[in-house]
This record gives sequence, structure tokens and C-alpha cells, in this order.
Amino acid sequence: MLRTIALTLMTLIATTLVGCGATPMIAAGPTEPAAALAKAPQGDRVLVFATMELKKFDSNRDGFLSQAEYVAARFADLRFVTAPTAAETATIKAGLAKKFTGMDLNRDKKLTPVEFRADFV
Ligand SMILES: [Ca+2]
Ligand SMILES: [Ca+2]
Repeated sequence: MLRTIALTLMTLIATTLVGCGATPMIAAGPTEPAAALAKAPQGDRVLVFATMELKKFDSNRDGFLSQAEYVAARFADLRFVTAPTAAETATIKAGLAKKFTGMDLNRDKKLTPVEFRADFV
């Protein structure tokens, strides 16, 4: 139940932020292939947002999101009415790890902005 609420909240927050109308300016990260961003349709605001979010969560600044970075960042975004138990925390983090795996299309255990984009649609 907590997991469902948490994931629903994440989706709602992401949808709200993407739909706010602001078009942030970004540049490709040092390791993000410029070609990947160049392939994105013009005006792909979701990709722009995903790129900004990735940079924010990329704690080791390698230009990608590792599973640990993704889980830590998404878990930190969650707000709870009451603190989750250790078991609930483990369940939520396992769900986030599973979601990461689903987004990691080439199975290299890291997310590019293009892969991370799926987190916001
Ligand atoms: Ca990283
Ligand atoms: Ca990947």
C-alpha cells in the first residue's frame, strides 16, 4: 500500500512539474552522448526535465544514474505521514530498484537521460 501511494505520488509530482509550462535550458552532460539528445524530438520537454533531474541525482557526476543513486534519490523524494518501518522501507526500495531495472533498456546498470525519461511519462 505504501509503495503504491509512494509511486503514485512520484508520478503525480513528475506530471505536475513537467506540465508546469517552464522550459528549462540544459546542456548535455560530459558523458551523455550529444547524439542521444539530438535524436529527441524538438521540444521534448520530458527529456529536458529528465536530463535536469538526472544531473540533480547523479551524486558521482559520471553523467549517469546508477541503481543506488536512483533508489536513494527517489526514496528521498517520498514523504510519509508516519515513518515507514524497516520492512516497508525495504519493500519501497526494492520496488524502486525494480523500476530502475525496467528503465535500463540496454542493461548496462546505468540510466542515461533518454532511459530515465521513462520515469516521467
Ligand atoms: Ca552517477
Ligand atoms: Ca542503461
